[in-house]
Amino acid sequence: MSDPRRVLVVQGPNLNLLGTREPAIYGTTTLDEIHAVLAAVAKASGAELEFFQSNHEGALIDRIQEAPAWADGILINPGGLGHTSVSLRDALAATGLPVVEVHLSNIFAREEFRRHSTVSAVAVGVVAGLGPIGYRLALEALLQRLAA
Ligand code: CA2
Repeated sequence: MSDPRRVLVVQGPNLNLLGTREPAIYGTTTLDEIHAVLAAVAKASGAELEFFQSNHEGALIDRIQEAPAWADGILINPGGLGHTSVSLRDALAATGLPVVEVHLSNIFAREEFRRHSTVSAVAVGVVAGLGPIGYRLALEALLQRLAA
């Protein structure tokens, strides 16, 4: 049997607050609930996941730099850093791994400053505006790509 596909799931600043505040924008689902769904999808497909959330740009970059030692791909919601961080983008590009970017909200329908992502240009695809199910769709697409 071939090795399991391994995906690092990276969650950026403030995503630990999901389900506790701003339900009108981000819904009532918690990050743990999102991760439980992803874990079930991974289990059903024989894949392995590791989850990492941080509110610190440097911690996110350190973890992303370590990713190639274990992971075959990266699923990331960069949070607000996706609109500003060149360093996060550079770290993702440097891994050489396929990256799928997810946003719960439709960043293109929100404030002007949210309509650009530094990460998108180094991602193989972007899912935005579909809420928690977007993570599931993004993981399935990434796993399919890794299997191809
Ligand atoms: O839509 C998304 O997934 C975002 O990446 C979420 C970020 C936001 O800065 C991006 O523009 C779009 C925010 C993360 C969650 O922030 C919360 C703040 C308060 C309560 C709950 C979540």
